[in-house]
Amino acid sequence: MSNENTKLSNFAVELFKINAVKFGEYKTKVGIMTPVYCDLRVIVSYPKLMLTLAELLTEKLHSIKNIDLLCGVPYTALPIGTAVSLKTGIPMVMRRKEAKDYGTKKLIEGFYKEGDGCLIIEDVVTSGSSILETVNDLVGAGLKCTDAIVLLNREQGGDKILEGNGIKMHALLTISELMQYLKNAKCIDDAMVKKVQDYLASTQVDSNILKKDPVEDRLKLSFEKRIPFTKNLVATELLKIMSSKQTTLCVAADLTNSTDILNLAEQVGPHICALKTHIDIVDDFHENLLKPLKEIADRHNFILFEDRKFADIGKTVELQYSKGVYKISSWAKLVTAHSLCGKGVLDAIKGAEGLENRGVFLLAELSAAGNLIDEAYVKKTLKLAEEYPELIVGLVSQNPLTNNPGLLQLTPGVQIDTKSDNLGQQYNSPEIIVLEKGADIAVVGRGITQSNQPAVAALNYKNILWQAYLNRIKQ
Ligand code: 6AU
Repeated sequence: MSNENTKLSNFAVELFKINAVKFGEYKTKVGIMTPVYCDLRVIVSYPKLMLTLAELLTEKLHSIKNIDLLCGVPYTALPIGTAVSLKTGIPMVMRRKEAKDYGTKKLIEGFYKEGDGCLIIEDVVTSGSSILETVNDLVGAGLKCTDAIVLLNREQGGDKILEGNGIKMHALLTISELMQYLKNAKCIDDAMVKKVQDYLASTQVDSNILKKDPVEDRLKLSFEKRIPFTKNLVATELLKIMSSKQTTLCVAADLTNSTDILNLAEQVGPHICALKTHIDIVDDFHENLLKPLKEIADRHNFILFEDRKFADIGKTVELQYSKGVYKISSWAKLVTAHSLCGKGVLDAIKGAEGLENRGVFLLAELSAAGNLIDEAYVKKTLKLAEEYPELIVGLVSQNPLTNNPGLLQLTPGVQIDTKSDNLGQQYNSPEIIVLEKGADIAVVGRGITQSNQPAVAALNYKNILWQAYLNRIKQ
């Protein structure tokens, strides 16, 4: 046995002795039984072994080029990364699992420069998803990630998935090698080796489920090409309207008089994909407003969108959505909802009486200065959205939060020359919100409603927004 192999073999046996690798019958996180269980967390209790590991990894990283920094995948590989950093003198950065403060959005701790090459360090790789999560944040912070060194490759397809995402994995040990060493050292027998091999062969990770996050896809694909990705019928309809009318403009008809709303709808109708209302601000509301409004929407081919921002227990939302004077569910195909109250709100909207085709824009971020939404809330909102694909049309946000081409990003706070109002509203220009903030649909209220010629203003916004979108998908 070569010197290196002897070291690895001894190391494998030590891992076995400290129960970092166990053989028997164990339940995995997803509930299936596995004959091999790896828990490298215990290694922190064995500093000598940690040092050996750091030496082995250090030898491994010599063949890898362009390493300016190291980053251990949280949490198990954090101390391992530290040990390697101490051994090699290569500085380290740390990725937070949750940003500590939304305002500073500091996901990566430590000093680094844009373009620095960062080597990933991980303990065990099954699918490679934890590495990819870390890579996503590092790349988002401007670092380059091309390689990962890992202690153990479980040989369940993770290396291929990582490769498909531009990351080359260098493993100290594959599980087959580990078992070979342990068998030679009489820690396990042939029957166990066979059992583990069979188990691994039958539990290969489907590489399709971890395909590279389509980061570019939503922002680079044309609306037409995104249609097949939609799961909600109103989203499909919206994309069709946007493509055929060449508009991403949604006018916020925040007017308090029925006649003014109808006049506005008539004037801006040819230039918009949706008309957004706050129906509860209309002084003279009567259900008679709805028939002509629907007629204008049908004639000009745009969608009626009530910005109700539901945020209550499910039962109350169900009533607010379908009952009362407004009976929103009977005329607004689109509504907004806060994620604050969780699933109940979405279940209520899904199950209430009303129009068959309905969709929700879920609020993930707000344009209001000093709002209380933080990064953890945003993440949870995205997760909630994923759980209701057939109901969620997209997200209301100020930043590109999703790469899913089937979801639409609706962004309010848009004006050409104004930066804010006196009540905390914050504005960006139409170009910025499309090119930098990732908006698919732009909500413009006062920029149009307060203009002397709303039709002219709407056409202007529509053209600027459309041009920005064309530039975005061309890039
Ligand atoms: O262009 P404005 O400022 O006149 O109007 C913006 C419109 C208003 C707000 O209620 C709404 O956009 N809005 C929304 C939503 C969901 O549309 C979310 C948000 O974060 N900020 C915001 O202004 O009708």
